[in-house]
Amino acid sequence: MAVAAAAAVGARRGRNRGQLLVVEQELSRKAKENDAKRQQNEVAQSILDKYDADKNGTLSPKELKAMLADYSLHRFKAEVRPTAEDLVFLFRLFDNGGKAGGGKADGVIDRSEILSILGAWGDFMKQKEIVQNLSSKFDKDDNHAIDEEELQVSVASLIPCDTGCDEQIARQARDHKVGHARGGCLWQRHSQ
Ligand SMILES: [Ca+2]
Ligand SMILES: [Ca+2]
Repeated sequence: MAVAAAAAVGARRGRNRGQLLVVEQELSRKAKENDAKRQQNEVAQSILDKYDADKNGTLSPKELKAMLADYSLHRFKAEVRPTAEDLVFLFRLFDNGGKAGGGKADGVIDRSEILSILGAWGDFMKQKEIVQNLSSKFDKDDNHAIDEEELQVSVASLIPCDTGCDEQIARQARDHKVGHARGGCLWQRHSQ
């Protein structure tokens, strides 16, 4: 009897230790997540502080343009300025906090939206060369423009997707008259 009771206590302790371990792991994961979030907020805030020229706490399209041009130059050593169409497209996709949420669709970029835009622009810069090569490959009629049909073919080949996002990219890009390079990688980023 005493042996059975001791075994039961042992089993319970084992279970408790197991549960404790799960709780500890969960807390540690949350702590790491919060830490990462805090660091991201700090980075976003420092970017905001630097480019928020009128100090109203958000970035206007003009302020965002300066930020992205600087980023292209410093990170990629390339003088690439977002065009007006790029800005419209970026606002369309990210002026709401992106998929992660947190922001507002209010015509300005707040702290919670900055890193999504920066990430998308960084992706665009990285893929620029690849996409330029693709442009020559997919611009079948060689008119130096990718029409909707060509765009769908090229995007479909870039992004394996069974939800019809290639058509969405085509539509977004067409609506905003942006090149397929920007359309493709920005939409891809937005959908992550
Ligand atoms: Ca501002
Ligand atoms: Ca906003």
